[in-house]
Amino acid sequence: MADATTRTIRGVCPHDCPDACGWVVTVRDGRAVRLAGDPGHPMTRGFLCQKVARYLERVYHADRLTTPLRRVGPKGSGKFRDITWDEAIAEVANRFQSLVDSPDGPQSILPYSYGGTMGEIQSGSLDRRFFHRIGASLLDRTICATAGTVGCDLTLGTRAFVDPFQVVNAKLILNWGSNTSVTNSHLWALMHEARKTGAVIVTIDPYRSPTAARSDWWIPIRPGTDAALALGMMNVIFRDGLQDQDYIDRYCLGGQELREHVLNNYPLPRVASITGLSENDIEKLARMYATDNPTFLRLNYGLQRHRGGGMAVRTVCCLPSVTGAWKYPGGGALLSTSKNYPWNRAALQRPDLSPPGTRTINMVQLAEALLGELPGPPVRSLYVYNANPASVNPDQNRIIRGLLREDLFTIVHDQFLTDTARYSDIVLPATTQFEHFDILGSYGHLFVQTNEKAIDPIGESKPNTEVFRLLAQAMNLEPELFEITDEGLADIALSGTGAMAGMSRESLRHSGPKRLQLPDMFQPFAEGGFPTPSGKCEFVSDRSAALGFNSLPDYVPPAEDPQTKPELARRFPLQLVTPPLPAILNSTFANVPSLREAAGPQQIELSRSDAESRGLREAMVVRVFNDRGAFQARLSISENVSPGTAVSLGCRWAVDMPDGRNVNATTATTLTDFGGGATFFDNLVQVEEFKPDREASR
Ligand SMILES: Nc1nc2c(c(=O)[nH]1)N[C@H]1C(S)=C(S)[C@@H](COP(=O)(O)OP(=O)(O)OC[C@H]3O[C@@H](n4cnc5c(=O)[nH]c(N)nc54)[C@H](O)[C@@H]3O)O[C@H]1N2
Ligand SMILES: Nc1nc2c(c(=O)[nH]1)N[C@H]1C(S)=C(S)[C@@H](COP(=O)(O)OP(=O)(O)OC[C@H]3O[C@@H](n4cnc5c(=O)[nH]c(N)nc54)[C@H](O)[C@@H]3O)O[C@H]1N2
Ligand SMILES: [Mo]
Repeated sequence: MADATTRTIRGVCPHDCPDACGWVVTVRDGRAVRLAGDPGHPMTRGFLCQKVARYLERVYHADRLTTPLRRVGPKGSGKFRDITWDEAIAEVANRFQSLVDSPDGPQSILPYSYGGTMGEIQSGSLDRRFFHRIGASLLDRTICATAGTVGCDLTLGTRAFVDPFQVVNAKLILNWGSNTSVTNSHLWALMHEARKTGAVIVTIDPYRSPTAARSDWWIPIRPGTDAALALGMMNVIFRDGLQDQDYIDRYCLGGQELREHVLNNYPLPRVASITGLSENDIEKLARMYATDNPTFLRLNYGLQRHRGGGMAVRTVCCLPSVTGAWKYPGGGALLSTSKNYPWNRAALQRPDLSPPGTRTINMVQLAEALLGELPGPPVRSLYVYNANPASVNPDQNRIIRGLLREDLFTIVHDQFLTDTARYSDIVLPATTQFEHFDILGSYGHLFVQTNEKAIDPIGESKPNTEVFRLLAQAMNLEPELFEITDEGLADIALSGTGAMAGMSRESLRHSGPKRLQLPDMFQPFAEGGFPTPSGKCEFVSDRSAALGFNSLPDYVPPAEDPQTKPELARRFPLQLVTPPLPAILNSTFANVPSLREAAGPQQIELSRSDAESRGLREAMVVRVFNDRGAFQARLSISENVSPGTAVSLGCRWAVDMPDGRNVNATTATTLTDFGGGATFFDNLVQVEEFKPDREASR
């Protein structure tokens, strides 16, 4: 029974995950005492994932930052002293003003943010206005999804999407580079419903992930070769006349060219040798895919994180058009639903305030930006919020070298003293989702939700928006741009038209999650209607050619590929894949004790033959290394990987690792073919027994 001081408040999980769960917080005497998935949310259906079920532990963690801090020790020493907000704001505003007025100008200031919160207001509103207004460098937020975004766009003119609830109608479900049971667990629950009525689940992944292990068939593809597999499947489909010629003729561009291309250039022996799969398996998969409609293809991020990631997604996106899968309820492909949300971001973020000609820095190249290797003025100040680049960015050693620069003024706004915060000059304490208001869409469903504030901020922590209000005031910027409440900003975000028509903050507060105004069981491409330049699904793409690539879908080998870079592979023979740990979300939750315990020690999984040929035994401490860096891990000899592939799950905080380095000490800042994305899983390494003496002398 609820007493007078007990309330329940509806909110939304803010984390970077397609599920965007609705939650209900119980607050007693001002303290959150219980958190549960919203039973009324059609996707959440009352359950939260392993991590977010521990959100209370995170909110009330003893290590929460509660006041602003100023560095007192050397950079990176983690020594700070408390200061007041007035002091912190004055110092940041003064530094920013002097950089704006300096010969290097405002572009020497680099804002750096990513997916700490997915809320429209706390992830991209007054922050963007502020940095646009002062003329700071622009940030291209590429670290996760841009390769696939561009790849999809070239083929389909938009993201690949159908209504996720359609999956219950599927006969064949393909998880392609997707650890769905871990990274999208509410879609996995729906996949299971489909399975109960006979659907077969297949997972294409170099790693026997939890999803692969629970699938009917695991296809252990060699990392970075998905385009070749998709082209091989098309070879079988065209060769055997299994394509949907009517769908191709009506709604696709270049059907004849694609047919000749795959028949001439992707014969099965070639595809088998590129992908490491047997011709029989490729043939069987192709036949299942072409004949078991409706086929639901969950296309996720694993295949994007290689040099050819954009082309891989462009290529895989051709498959549902070749077989006409889009026509069937339950058929098609799903990468992201986010494009369906017509948020009024132009009014919210005011990109028009940014001076014309302002340079853009690709966030994957933060190491290069900090080390002065990019064109334009040097980066003299870095303002980090909603992100933890010292843990999650590629080429950790060079990131840290950049962060150690004495002449760099770094500000980190976060809930905790993260790896990145440890290198900063000023630390600002941030609120969690319980402590501020926000409004959220999703990239895995079609609902809009509001997150009501449930408790007062812990200590002196402040939401992102509030910090930019204070900075704008201290720098005498226009009040009409910055003196607006978070609720007022939400009204602007909701003023988009189309699928968002009629949605208001008040109605959302009363109704809870509200679906975008789109047809029931949405199947956008059932009758073509692709928003490409030709209006068709573009097997042949002039835009791809204009970017300097084949106009047809093609296989672009990994940058670090044993087949095409044999000299590099002689020194570093293993393809290392470092996807997320189930108990951690990127680097968030890595400091929550129960989840740290669930994650266990850092492991690396190798096949028996790769372990034995190196004289390595189970549970031995090993050093994983390449020219960029090294980290330590415990060896697990495993059947989850094929010879030549290694898997080590991330991203723990570097400060918790034996040498202060995590998996990203080995990853590269190489960009993907399309979209300038990150290539975390395109990474050759060697593994040897860890010997402390040698390590110390390095
Ligand atoms: N628990 C948890 N959930 C998360 C996250 C998290 O950190 N933890 N992160 C969130 C975020 S930001 C994102 S972007 C999504 C990511 O969601 P997913 O894309 O599902 O996640 P990953 O585990 O990065 O990659 C999926 C799988 O791709 C495999 N893979 C690697 N290389 C290749 C390849 O070349 N080809 C193929 N076919 N597969 C390959 C990996 O082994 C991995 O099992 O998850 C979100 N959800
Ligand atoms: N090796 C390897 N590296 C990877 C990946 C991988 O699979 N392997 N995955 C990549 C992917 S998919 C992604 S998306 C990136 C993720 O990169 P990031 O978005 O940087 O993710 P996190 O490490 O979770 O850091 C988010 C930070 O935001 C903070 N935060 C949360 N809410 C708020 C808030 O309201 N205000 C402020 N100021 N801060 C807040 C959190 O405490 C946390 O420290 O990492 C990438 N890095
Ligand atoms: Mo991501």
